[in-house]
Amino acid sequence: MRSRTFVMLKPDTVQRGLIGAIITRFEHAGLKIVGMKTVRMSPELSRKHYIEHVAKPFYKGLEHFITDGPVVAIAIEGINAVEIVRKLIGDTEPKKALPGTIRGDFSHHSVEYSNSRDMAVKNLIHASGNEQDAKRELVLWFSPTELHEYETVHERHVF
Ligand code: FUP
Repeated sequence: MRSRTFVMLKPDTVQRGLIGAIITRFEHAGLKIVGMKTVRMSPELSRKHYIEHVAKPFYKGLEHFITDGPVVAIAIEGINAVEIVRKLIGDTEPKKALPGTIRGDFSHHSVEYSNSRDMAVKNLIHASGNEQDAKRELVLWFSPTELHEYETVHERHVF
């Protein structure tokens, strides 16, 4: 039940100065940040990360967007972390993301708008879609020495 997931704050989050506001959401939920770094993604890393989308029509715009500036890579631990983090970030399309979710509160882009301009959906954040993706993405983004073990106050009151 206790698991780790991968989160990436995309270039729009970094450029809009929303890193702190978004990380705070995870901290307030009692989730534990066990790894974090800034990375300027190369096209090669983008292709590895988005391996399932490389052949799709929107991939070119997605790679352009994701390599446009630094991103923040984060490893997050918690009870059912993959599911909980996906719930906190909301729907992939900001237009559909509910208020109270990260994408719903901080963005409003639509797929229709972005596709008509050959650009990616500016949805601020990526989080692993399932346990298998989480394992693959954590290995792709972090070396074992970049992931840390420590005790938070939540571990005293929740676990
Ligand atoms: P998610 O699992 O929420 O990251 O979403 P997907 O795996 O479905 O899509 C990967 C990324 O491609 C998302 F950030 C949204 C983006 N995307 C587009 O930019 N245009 C599209 O038409 C579809 C997806």
